[in-house]
Amino acid sequence: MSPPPFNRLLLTGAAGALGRQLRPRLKRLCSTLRVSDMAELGSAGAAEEVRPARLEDAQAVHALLEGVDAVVHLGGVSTEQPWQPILQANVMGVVHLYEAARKHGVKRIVFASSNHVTGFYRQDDVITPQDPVRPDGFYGLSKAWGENVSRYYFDRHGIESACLRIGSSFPEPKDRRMLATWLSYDDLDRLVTACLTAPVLGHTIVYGMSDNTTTWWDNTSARHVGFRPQDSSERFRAALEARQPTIDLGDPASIYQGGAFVRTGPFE
Ligand code: 15L
Repeated sequence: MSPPPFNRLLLTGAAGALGRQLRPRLKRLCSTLRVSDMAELGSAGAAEEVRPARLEDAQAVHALLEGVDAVVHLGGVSTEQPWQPILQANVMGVVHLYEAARKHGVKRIVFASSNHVTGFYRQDDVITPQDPVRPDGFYGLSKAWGENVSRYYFDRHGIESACLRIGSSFPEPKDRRMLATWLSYDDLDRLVTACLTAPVLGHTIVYGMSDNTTTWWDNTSARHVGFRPQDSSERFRAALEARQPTIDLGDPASIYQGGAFVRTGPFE
């Protein structure tokens, strides 16, 4: 049996919904999985290191990256929220992560961005990762910032990154919008694995979606990554359309790709 591609892999946000999915799955890719979060992580499993840390704490993040070969960065705020928590975890935190990667010589990061970077495109637009960003809130803005930070660290320091503009990664699509945005957990795993192991990654932006029939995103420019989704939201369509037979076109959530995020907030 050939050795796993990485000696030590770091997974941030390991206590979150997607982190809990990836934690057991990433172990096949490394000898040691270092898991981090500010929330409770439980005890270390076999071949695991548990390292609680807050992303706004630059020193803690610096220590987190020591001895690491690659990072899957899911940590941070993952919904629309007031500015302060987003500023700390997503704006400051992503700089702390890339600075620590630079100082420790870490060469590859898979960064969980979000479809909310382009949430104000309409649902009748089909867009590519090269189209201008149109964030739908502070959260989307912070992910656009993170993508730009990753691009700077690639251009200036050669750290390769994949920015995953994740759609809706849940056990199944919850509404009609998610027929387009759904990403199964198995396809999430395939996408992260492809980005970690592609021989040449460079700086890549890719939408995280399954092989859905309805789609607003064209991933042609990320084909070098070799991600081939195998699931589709189509098998949920009949039930979802029966549950939600009409669409209210007076509701911005029905018109824009970001769905309800486009009308969340302001918070004061
Ligand atoms: C996201 O970025 C969120 O993290 C997730 O909770 C979903 O709401 C998803 O987007 C979505 O757009 O459905």
